[in-house]
Amino acid sequence: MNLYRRMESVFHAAGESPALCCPAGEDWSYRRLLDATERMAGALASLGVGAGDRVLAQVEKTPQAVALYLACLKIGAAYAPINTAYTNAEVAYFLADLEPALFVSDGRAEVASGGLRVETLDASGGGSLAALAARCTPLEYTAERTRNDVASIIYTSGTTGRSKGAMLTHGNLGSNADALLAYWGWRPDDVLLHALPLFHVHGLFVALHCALLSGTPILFLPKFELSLVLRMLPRATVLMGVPTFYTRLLSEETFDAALCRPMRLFISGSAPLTEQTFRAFEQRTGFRILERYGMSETLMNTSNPLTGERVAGSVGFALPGVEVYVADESGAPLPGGQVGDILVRGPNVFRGYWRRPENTRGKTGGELRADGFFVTGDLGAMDAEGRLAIVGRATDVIISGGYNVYPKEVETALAEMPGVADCAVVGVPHEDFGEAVIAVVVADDSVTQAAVDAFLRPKLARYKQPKRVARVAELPRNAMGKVRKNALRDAHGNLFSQSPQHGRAG
Ligand code: MCA
Repeated sequence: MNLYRRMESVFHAAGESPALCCPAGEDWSYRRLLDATERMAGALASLGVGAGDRVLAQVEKTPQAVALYLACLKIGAAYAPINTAYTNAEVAYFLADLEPALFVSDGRAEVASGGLRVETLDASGGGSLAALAARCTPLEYTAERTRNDVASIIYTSGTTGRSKGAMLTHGNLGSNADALLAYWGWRPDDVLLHALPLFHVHGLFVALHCALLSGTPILFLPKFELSLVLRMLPRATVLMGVPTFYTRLLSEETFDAALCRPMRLFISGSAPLTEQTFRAFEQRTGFRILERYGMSETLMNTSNPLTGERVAGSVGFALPGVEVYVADESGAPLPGGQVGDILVRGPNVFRGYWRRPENTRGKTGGELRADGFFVTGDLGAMDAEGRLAIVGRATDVIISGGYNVYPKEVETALAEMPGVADCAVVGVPHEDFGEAVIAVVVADDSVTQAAVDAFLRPKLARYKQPKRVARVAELPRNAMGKVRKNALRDAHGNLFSQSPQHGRAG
């Protein structure tokens, strides 16, 4: 049941055919990826990392980073990737929470090592771990794993402001990849354009697994850079992206149907795709973007169909083997069309949160219920045909450019700033990122945008920091004393819409 077992037989069969095509570097064949993974596994083993251990990785997107992930699968260790934008303060939290056997850093994080094993893997694929792997004998042995053994721990920000590690098993990853390969009709001649980061479910599992389990080439871009994506597009057949990818493509005049000729599938997820983007994209290219819906805790849940109608504003049908229903507050199913909590059950649903049993199985029906249903925190409605539409979120999470930001975490950091008497953080519409984080503060004159930036820089990753700070005399509160966030969103909702610049303004 080790997912890597399946991959390695694909890699052997694919041999010298291209695996990772790097526009700025060398291309890697499947044979080379296999060899690099075996060497990396040898390096991990020589450091004493083995089955059941955890590896925390804050590394740039390189072929070596892919080999590190695969090596963890191979030896049976749990791979826990984190955003390269995280600050030292954030990294310290993950180290304390995860207690990894090894921390692989891109070299930027400054952490108190106190007994912690730290190795480096930098943006050019070098570093102490790469050097060790080059010296090591390739490890051929692939560890036995059961379906329920943890393959990866993906941190997701929590409503309480602290991230929780979602434990995903070999069975979760394998079954979900199979569902997607079938549902999206993956073909032996597919070429994936990969411009997503590798520290989230979307880039690491959804995109990579489809290609790696079928031995097809990946156009492996270090990040989404518009000019590079436009240059590579004519070589690709499938693109997976967040809605920002599609709005940025549309903002480029040279992007047209001719550039998309070999393409067969544009997939969007991680944030809501607006009807406007869906329509504009179809008008420009003739393609209907296929929107699907997933979460770190559940991998992919629903998808618009490959051959049937793709509907704007809908995330489609439950994937094969996945049960999805919309429930009222008591957990009872609601009739078609009515809005309620979205619940999900299936082989895709995670094992629980790392070291947080109270969040995993709450007595009152916590996030993962005893009957196996996961309460997603998203609100939706399902039509009579079984198409799901997401209409809101039970929590006030902000989704900015596909990254989730929990206001509570930003508010807690901002409240510590001298001069801030009161503060609230909300998301408001933003042309490029869909939603942008803003802070509304009751504060003295010293609390300027620049001062807030400087104060938060060492504490929070850049994408979590407010892109605007609005000073007010008082925050609107309800009778219970709770900040009325809707009122703030209404009052400050057009902060970015009057900007003179196009698209990327902010
Ligand atoms: C960068 N910045 C951002 C974001 N990204 N701010 C808010 N939200 C963001 N997403 C900051 C930068 O630090 C910079 O700050 C400024 O905004 C402009 O950066 P820019 O160069 O425009 O950004 P970029 O580097 O081009 O990145 C934008 C991006 C990227 C390509 C949209 O954020 C991205 O790749 N997002 C994908 C995220 C993702 O994979 N999500 C999947 C997770 P300054 O200039 O002021 O210093 S969710 C998932 O996996 C679930 C399960 C699912 O269903 O898929």
